[in-house]
Amino acid sequence: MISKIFFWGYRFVIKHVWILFVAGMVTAMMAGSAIAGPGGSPQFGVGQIDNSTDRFYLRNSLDAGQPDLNFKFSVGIVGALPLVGDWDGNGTMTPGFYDPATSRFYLRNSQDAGQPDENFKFSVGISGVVPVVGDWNDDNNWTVGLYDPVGERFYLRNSLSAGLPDFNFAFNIGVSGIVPFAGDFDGNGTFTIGTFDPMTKRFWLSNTNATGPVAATYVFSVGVATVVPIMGDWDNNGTYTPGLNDEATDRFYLRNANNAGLPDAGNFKFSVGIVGTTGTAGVWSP
Ligand SMILES: [Ca+2]
Ligand SMILES: [Ca+2]
Ligand SMILES: [Ca+2]
Ligand SMILES: [Ca+2]
Repeated sequence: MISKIFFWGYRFVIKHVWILFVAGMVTAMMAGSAIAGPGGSPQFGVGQIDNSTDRFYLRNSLDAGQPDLNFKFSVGIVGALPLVGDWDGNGTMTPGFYDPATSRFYLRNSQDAGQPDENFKFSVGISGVVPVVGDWNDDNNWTVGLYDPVGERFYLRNSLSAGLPDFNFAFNIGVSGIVPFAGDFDGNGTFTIGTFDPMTKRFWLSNTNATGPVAATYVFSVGVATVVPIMGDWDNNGTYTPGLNDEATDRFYLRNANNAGLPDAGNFKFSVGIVGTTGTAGVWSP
C-alpha cells in the first residue's frame, strides 16, 4: 500500500519529468521536409498525449491550431509513461512507453496504432528512476536512459536492448525535486543531459555525458508556477533550447537561446480540449 502511494506520488513527478526528456530528445532529426523550415530542415511541432486513452495528438508547427494527426498507441499498461523519439534514425519521432513497474520500454517506429517495434527491459535496479531519451552517440538512433532523482545519477544506454548502461555518471547540483531532460545543447550531434528545478525554473545543462562542469545554467520563467520543461530545436539551427509547458492551460512558451529571457520562439496554446493531457514536442513529419 505504501509503495502504491509512493508510486502514484512519483508518477506525478515522473509525468513531468518525462515531458522534459521527450522535449529534450525531440530534436536530433535533420532530414526531410514535408513542412520544411528554413533550408529544408525539419520543423519542430508540438503534441498533447492523453494518458487515459493513450491517444497522441500531434501538430506539425509551433502555433495554435488543430492537430495534424492523432492516433492511439497503447501497450495496455496502466501507469506506463509516454515517450517520443527517433528510435530508427529516420528523422521522424514516434511514440513509446516506459513501464516503471517492470523497467520495460515499448517503442513504435510509426505514428499509428499497432504493436511495439522494440520491447526490452532496461533496469539499473533502482526504484523511482525516470526515463530520458536521446541520441547519446550521434548515430542518429535515439535510445533510452534512466535518471535517479535520489542519487542524482544518469544511466544511459546506446542500444534498444537489455544490458548495462554505456554511461553512468552523477550530475549533482544539490537540489531536490529536479526534473531531468536531454537535448543537443551545443549542436555537435550528441545528446546530453540537463535538469530543471520546478520551484525556481532554473535549468542546468551539460554538454558531456559524464560528471563534470555545468555548461550553462539560467532561469527561464514566464511567471507561471505549474510549467514543466520541454527542450527542442525550435528554429532548426541545430541546438536545443528550452521550452515550458503549462499543463493547466496547454500553453507552450519556447525560447531560442540557452539563457534567461523572453519566450521568443513561441507563446501559444495547443489544446485538444482534454483535461490532464501531457504536452510534448518533436519532429513529426520528415
Ligand atoms: Ca523514426
Ligand atoms: Ca544513438
Ligand atoms: Ca551536444
Ligand atoms: Ca535551436
